Amino acid sequence: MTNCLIAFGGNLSNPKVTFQIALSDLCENGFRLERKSGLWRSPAWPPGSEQPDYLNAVVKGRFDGDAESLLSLMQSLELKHGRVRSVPNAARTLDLDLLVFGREKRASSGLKLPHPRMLERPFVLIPASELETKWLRHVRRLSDDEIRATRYAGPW
Ligand code: PH2
Ligand code: MG
Ligand code: MG
Repeated sequence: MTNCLIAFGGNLSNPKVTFQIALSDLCENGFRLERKSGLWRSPAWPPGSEQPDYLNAVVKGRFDGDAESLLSLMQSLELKHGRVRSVPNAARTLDLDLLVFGREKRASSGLKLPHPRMLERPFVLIPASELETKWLRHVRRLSDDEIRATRYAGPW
């Protein structure tokens, strides 16, 4: 079993319900949930995107398998929820990003670990900091505007 952190995001359809179903599907397929953040609502990044606001959350748990099998499970759940891959940053029903998988470090393959952009994204750092205090030092580097724009939206 390997410790991992998974980020959830979505801004089409009903992301809260989608997140609930996707999390229970993960748990039926080898993921053991330890903690989940609340839901956070923020404008679509990059600024100026004409899209609905996103809901985001991060979950922490252990996975019984390797990083590739977890990634392919996550991609199958994105497809199940109608995720359509078009242009980068297109609006989406469900985005599941593997942030951390044990101590694995990978730069070259399709799967990059730890997730290369996670330290820049308020909608990842703020929910992650609910689960592990070590993320707070990255939250401190965000601007006041970024922190203000990422609002707690309740449990799920
Ligand atoms: N994900 C994106 C693009 N923009 N914006 C917010 N607020 N939250 C996201 O999860 C997000 C985004 C592509 O993965
Ligand atoms: Mg993403
Ligand atoms: Mg993604």
